[in-house]
Amino acid sequence: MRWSLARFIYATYEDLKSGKTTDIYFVRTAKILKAYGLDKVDVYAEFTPSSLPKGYPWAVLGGLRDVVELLRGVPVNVYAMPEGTVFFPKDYRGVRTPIMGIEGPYGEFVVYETPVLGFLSMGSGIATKAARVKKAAGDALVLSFGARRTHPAISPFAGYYAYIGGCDAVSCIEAAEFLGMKPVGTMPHSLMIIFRAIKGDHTLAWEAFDKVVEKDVPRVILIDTFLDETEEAIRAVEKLGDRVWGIRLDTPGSRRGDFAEIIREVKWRLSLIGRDDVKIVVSGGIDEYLIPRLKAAGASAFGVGSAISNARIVDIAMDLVEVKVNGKWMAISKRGKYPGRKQVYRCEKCFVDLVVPLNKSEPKCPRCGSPMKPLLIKVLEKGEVAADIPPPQEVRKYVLEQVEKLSLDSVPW
Ligand code: PCP
Repeated sequence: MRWSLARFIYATYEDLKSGKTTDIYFVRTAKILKAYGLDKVDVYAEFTPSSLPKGYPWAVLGGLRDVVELLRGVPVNVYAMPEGTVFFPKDYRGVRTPIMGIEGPYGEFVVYETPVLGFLSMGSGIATKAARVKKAAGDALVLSFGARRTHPAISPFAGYYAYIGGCDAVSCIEAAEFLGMKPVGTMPHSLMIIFRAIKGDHTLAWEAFDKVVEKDVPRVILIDTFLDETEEAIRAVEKLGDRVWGIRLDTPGSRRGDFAEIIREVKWRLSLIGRDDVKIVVSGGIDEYLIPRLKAAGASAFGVGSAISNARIVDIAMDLVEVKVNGKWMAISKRGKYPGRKQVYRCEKCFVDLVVPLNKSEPKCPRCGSPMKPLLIKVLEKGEVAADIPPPQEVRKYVLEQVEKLSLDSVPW
């Protein structure tokens, strides 16, 4: 029993690679298979979404980057939709959609089912929520401020998939490093509180920010610490003039009332003094349902924390659907699942998906008759990377191109 305070409670790279984060029954299964000489039996395991969070008609595949890293070196083949691919729980005919498959000796990967599902369900949950929030925001900026709303050891992962899903930038330093980007942020209430307490004037904090922080950092002034937002907004532009790129409203719930109305009023007063250029950044409890009203009121950037970092996972399950017996693959699965390995075809015009047994020929789109594109590609061959995961900027672009064709509330068929 490891009892020491000299370590945070989280799993290291080595812990994951050695299968230490798995469920004990997989370790026992590996032991039983080995005892009966069945650990080398080749299987094909399929990953399908059991359900999406309430109200989600589609999801964005996330977590694949780390799945590939986890299984790299394990003698298996992995087939998957590319990272960032939009998927539906079921296809046009109601057949459950496989998003990934692992082929190989079951004993070699049995203990990895748990971490693989963890990466995919959380990565997809965060990326999907980010995509929904960005879809609601359109051309308005969405900034991932969610590092404080999740376990710090995975805040880089949360920020990474918040960006992949559609956020324009992230505040978490290590997430930005993984993305090869600069972290973004404004200023915390604590800064104004210190200046007010010590120097008697919280607006001196704004000047201090402007004096000390690198010149290429946009000056976004937090305007809800002590006085009414409209008053603080005017003081901010009076104090820093055209150095003010934007103002942030993080109005406490007790004062929020009609947040859109507050934004509209601040915008109006700034306009009266010829500062229509000042961007309105809002944060605190923001999600895809709140954004349309706040954007219409004049907000042009959204700081989003818990809604994305704490997003509901996409419930994904792994099931064996084929076992090799005497050199021949046998289609077999538990009740409720579809035996035999499959390919998913997509009509890129209609965004219609069809799930087809692998040995069947390529279908035509049931709606427009066009040829359809197979989505599952080989990403690992005998543990060697077989298809590179593109850089996050490309994956994000791929996500936004797909989501542009979709609605937040219904499947495209
Ligand atoms: C929070 C902080 C986060 C925002 C709100 C995330 O403000 O700025 O970025 O909120 P959400 O999780 O509801 O989306 P404060 O807690 O006021 O913190 P600070 O003073 O540091 O800005």
